Amino acid sequence: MSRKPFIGGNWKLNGSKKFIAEMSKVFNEAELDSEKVDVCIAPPFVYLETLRNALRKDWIVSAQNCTEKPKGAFTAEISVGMLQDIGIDWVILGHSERRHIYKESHELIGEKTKKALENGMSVIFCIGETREEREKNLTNQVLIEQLAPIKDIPDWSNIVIAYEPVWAIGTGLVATPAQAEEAHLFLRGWFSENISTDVSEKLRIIYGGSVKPQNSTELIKKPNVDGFLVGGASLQPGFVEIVKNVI
Ligand code: G2H
Repeated sequence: MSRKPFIGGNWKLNGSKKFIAEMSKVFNEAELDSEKVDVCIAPPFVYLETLRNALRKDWIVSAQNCTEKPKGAFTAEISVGMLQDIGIDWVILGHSERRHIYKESHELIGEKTKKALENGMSVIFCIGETREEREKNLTNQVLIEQLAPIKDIPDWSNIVIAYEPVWAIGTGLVATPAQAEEAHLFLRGWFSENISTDVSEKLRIIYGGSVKPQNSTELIKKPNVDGFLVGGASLQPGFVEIVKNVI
């Protein structure tokens, strides 16, 4: 089964109007066939519209989070409806920085994911173990626990799973292709057993954690690595090389 590669650039708390103008120029001039790869950039909330207007239309623009609440007295939150109102229909949920720094629980992330999907958004759902959990041989258990709150979603066609081991995020310590493949294979098996073989075969499982143009070529050779969620390297023109390397 061939799955269309997916490459996301997560800008985290970085960017400015000037930066968007510069990067959009680089991205818009890149010779890339979007029939062969889905590419997505997730800037901070305040720059979503600026980037959407500047960036080539065949690239996705995604939010980095949203709330499960529809509206009301929830200071500083951004709803699914607000994102859709400005033409944004993708959102990253469950990023390890949300889970660990901002203490978002598995359950809350599950609720957000369901709310987004029910309302027609697409979701990049992030999961991954800490170094300590890996050393204690708990990787698979942690991944299962993080998936549990979304196990009953009825339609998996609008979700991409990002496996991002916490120990590899922003540290320069990329997982080896074998480590990534092992986790992705485990996840595909879990989906096959717990959801369906059809979902397991079609679901895109991407890797995140210190991906760079140089290490992306070996990682993407693994049969269960369907693309990447890229942080630091998505702030560089070399992001285009990562996209080219998966085609
Ligand atoms: C993991 C990744 C992007 P980086 O967070 O989601 O960041 O590539 O900087 O490790």
